[in-house]
Amino acid sequence: MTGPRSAELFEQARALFPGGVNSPVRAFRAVGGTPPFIASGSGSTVVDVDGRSYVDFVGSWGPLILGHAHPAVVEAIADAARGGTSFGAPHERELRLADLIISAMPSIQRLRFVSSGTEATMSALRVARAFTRRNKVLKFDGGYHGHSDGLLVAAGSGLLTAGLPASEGIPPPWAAETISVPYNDLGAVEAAFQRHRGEIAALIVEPVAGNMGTIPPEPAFLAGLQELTRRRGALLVFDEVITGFRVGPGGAQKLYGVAPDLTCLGKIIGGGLPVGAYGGRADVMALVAPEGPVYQAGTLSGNPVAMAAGIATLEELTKLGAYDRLETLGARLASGLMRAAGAVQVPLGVQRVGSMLTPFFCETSVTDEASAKRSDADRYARFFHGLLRRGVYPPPSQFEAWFVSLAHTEAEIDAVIAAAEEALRA
Ligand code: HOZ
Repeated sequence: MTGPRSAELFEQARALFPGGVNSPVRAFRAVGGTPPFIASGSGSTVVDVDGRSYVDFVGSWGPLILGHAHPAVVEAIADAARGGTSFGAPHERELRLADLIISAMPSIQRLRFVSSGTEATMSALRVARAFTRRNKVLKFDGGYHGHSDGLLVAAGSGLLTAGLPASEGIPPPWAAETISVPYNDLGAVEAAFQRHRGEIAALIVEPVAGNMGTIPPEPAFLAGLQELTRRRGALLVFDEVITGFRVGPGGAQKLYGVAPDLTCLGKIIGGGLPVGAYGGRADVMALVAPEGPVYQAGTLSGNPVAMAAGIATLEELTKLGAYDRLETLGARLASGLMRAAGAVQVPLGVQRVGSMLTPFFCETSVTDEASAKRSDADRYARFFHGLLRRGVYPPPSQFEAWFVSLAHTEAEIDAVIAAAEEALRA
C-alpha cells in the first residue's frame, strides 16, 4: 500500500494524465497497486511524499549510474544554468560531450545530439534508409527502440508489460516496413534477409536486450549480425540507449568486440537530463542535414544544461575502477538474490551484464521474448510489493532491467538480499 499522500496525488494525476502517468510503466499496471510519488533522490535512495525511503534500482531507468543528485552533476547543471539554459545555437559543451563519446566508442566517427533515445533511433533509421535506398527495417521481438511509429512492432518494455501486441494509431503500411524475428536467432535473421532480398535498410538491435528484462547476446550472435548485414548490404544499428556507458566505458560494442555502422545513445550520456545521440560511420552521417539531404532538427538538441550533466557523468565514470566497482556490486546483488531464492526454494534465475540485471521467475535461462514470457510475472509482482514494503524499489515489471549505481554500497545490497529472502518467503 502506498502512503496516503501518494494515493491522494495519484488520484489527482489520474484526472490530468492518461493512466495518471507520463510514461506507462510508472503506473504499476504490471504489478498492481499505485505508485509512490517521489519527493527526492540522493545517492542510492529515493524518498516518497509520505516520508518512506527506498533503495532504488530503477535509477530513472538507467541514466543515474552515479546515483541520484551526484554532487559533480548537480554542480555542473547549476553552473551551466547560470550561464543560460538554452541557446538554439552552437556552444562549446557540445564538443566536449561529443569528444568523450567518440573517444570511448571509436565506431562513432560523427554524431548528432537529440533529446531522447526515441529521437535517436528514429533518426538513425531515417539515415540508414537514405544511405541504402531501401525501406525495410529488421528488429527483434521484445526489442524496444522508443515509441516512433515504425518501431512499435513486436516491441518490449511497456508494450510487453501491458501485453499489447503493438500500438493503435500506426498505419498498417508503416508497420509493414518493419520485420521482427526472435532475439538470439541468427537463422531467423538470415531467413528474413533471404525473404526480403535487397529490401532491408538496417537491422536494429539492443546488443544486450534490456526491455524484455536483461537478456545477454549468445556467443557469436552480434558478430553474426555484423557478418549478415555486411553481406546483405544493410546497416547494423546498435541501440545502446541502455547499454552505452552502462555495461562498460565503450558500451556493449566494446564489451563484445563488434563495431556497428550506427549507434544510438541516450540515458547515461545525459546524466539524468534529456539527451540522446546517434552517430557512426562518417560516410553515413554525412547524409544528415545541413550537410546532406536527410532532415532532422531540434530546438533543445545539444542543450547546454543537459550537455553539462552528461559531461560530468562521463567524466566521473572515467575515474579509476568505476566499472570494476559496478561489476562487483552487480555480481553481489545477482548472486545474493539467487542465494535468497535457493534458500526458500523458489525457481529464480538472475541474468546480468555488469550493473544491469533481471531476476526472472523461471527454471530455465531466458534467451528471447518467448522464453521471457514463460517467467512467472505474477510471482514477480508479489516479490516487487514485498520489496517495496521493505524499502526497496525495483522496476515495477518483470520485463525491465534493474540498475545498480556507484552510489549503492555492499551493506545496502546485503540488506536488500535479506529483504528479498523475507519477501520470497512471505
Ligand atoms: N521505457 C522505459 C523502460 N524501458 C520507461 C521509461 C519511464 O517510464 O521513465
